Amino acid sequence: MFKRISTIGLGYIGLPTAAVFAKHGIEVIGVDVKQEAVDTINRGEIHIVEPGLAGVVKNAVENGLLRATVTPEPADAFLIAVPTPFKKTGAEVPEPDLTYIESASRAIAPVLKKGDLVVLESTSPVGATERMADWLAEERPDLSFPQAKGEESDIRIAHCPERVLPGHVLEELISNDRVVGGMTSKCSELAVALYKTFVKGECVVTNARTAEMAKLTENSFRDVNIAFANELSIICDKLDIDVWELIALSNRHPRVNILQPGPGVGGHCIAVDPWFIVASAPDESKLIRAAREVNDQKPEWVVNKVKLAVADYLQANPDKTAKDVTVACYGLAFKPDIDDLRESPALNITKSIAEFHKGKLLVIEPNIDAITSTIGSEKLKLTSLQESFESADIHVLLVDHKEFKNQERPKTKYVVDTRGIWG
Ligand code: SAJ
Repeated sequence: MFKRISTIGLGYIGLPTAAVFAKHGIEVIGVDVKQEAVDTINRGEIHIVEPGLAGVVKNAVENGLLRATVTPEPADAFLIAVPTPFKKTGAEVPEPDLTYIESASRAIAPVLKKGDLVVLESTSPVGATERMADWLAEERPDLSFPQAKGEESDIRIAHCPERVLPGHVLEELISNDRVVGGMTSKCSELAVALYKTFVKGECVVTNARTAEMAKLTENSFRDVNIAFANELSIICDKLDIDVWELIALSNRHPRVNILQPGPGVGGHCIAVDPWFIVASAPDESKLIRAAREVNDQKPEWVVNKVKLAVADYLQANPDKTAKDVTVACYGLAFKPDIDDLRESPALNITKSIAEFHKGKLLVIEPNIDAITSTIGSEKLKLTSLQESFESADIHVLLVDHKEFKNQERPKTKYVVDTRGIWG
């Protein structure tokens, strides 16, 4: 049924998806607007970091089953996995930006033929799949689409949101259940048949709008629960209670399962997707919005804790000035044991400390070799764990990487531990 498929967008989702289809014997044409990414993939290499992906892509390219290009080519099914960021308008409630979906739709439209399936995988606000169908129909008045022709349409359209966890993508692509939201039943049926090529989880059918909302709901659920933990951490700090002990105790209740506080919520999903719900129902999304605000404010709270620690240190060491104080920041990634710095609260906190602190700043990030991030003209320089333990006066733990978990708490009271691993 599917001799050749095409994935549009060769990023964190599109490339692993393309590689896994190819691994299962289907010819895949990967399309991306970035020529550099296309060239890298055609050499059998990868431009993103994901465990196990390099080998699968290399094999797929060598076997002639995966090829990348900047220009779409005909295929039996198209999977669109392009970014859906915010519009950069500075609005109080950020609005989703669908321009990447629109250009991907308009780019594949010329090569569509009767019987093809188009699946939107990008995390999208409710209604995006219908808009995609409209853009396709606008470009191809000679073909019929489900919004006009229902089950009789030439082209089948569905939304099937990706739900894989960065760092576990290859495994979760296969084992996770998939929500398949077709614009009609036949659209869903065809999309299920496509995913069944490799998905071992269940493919659960619904409509496109519910599928869109399901994905946003999953990430908002997590955001709200992390916000609860983050708010508790601030309350406990005020009341002089160890929040991690408190959560461990409360979680012994059979129906309580509180998540872990941290320096804020990072990454490109959980900190973004809840806003898509808020933007589409601003008056009704009170809790979801408050959770976003609580999580977004947490980094600033951490920076203030560091300022207080420096002030305490100087009070106890009156012969010193701020210039003599060395601060060490442990971790820059947005979560443990990865190298991804996108929307990382740890990175932003470190940058803020670099801005206010007059003394030395040491940065320890075991998952990267060099930081390209700049503050003014100065580069953040990486230091070894050993050096920071020997020379820092204030220790700021931002990410619970395994290297830090295996380390005993620095022997000083000047520790700001946002992850509760140094007890
Ligand atoms: N975090 C906490 N405390 C916790 C759990 C997480 O502070 O108890 C923080 C992390 O440190 C990180 C952020 O939340 O900064 C997000 O991390 P995450 O591991 O919760 O999630 P992501 O962003 O890596 O991936 C999520 C996943 N969604 C859910 O678990 C509901 C993944 O399945 C989605 O596919 C992905 O978003 C996505 O692409 O949308």
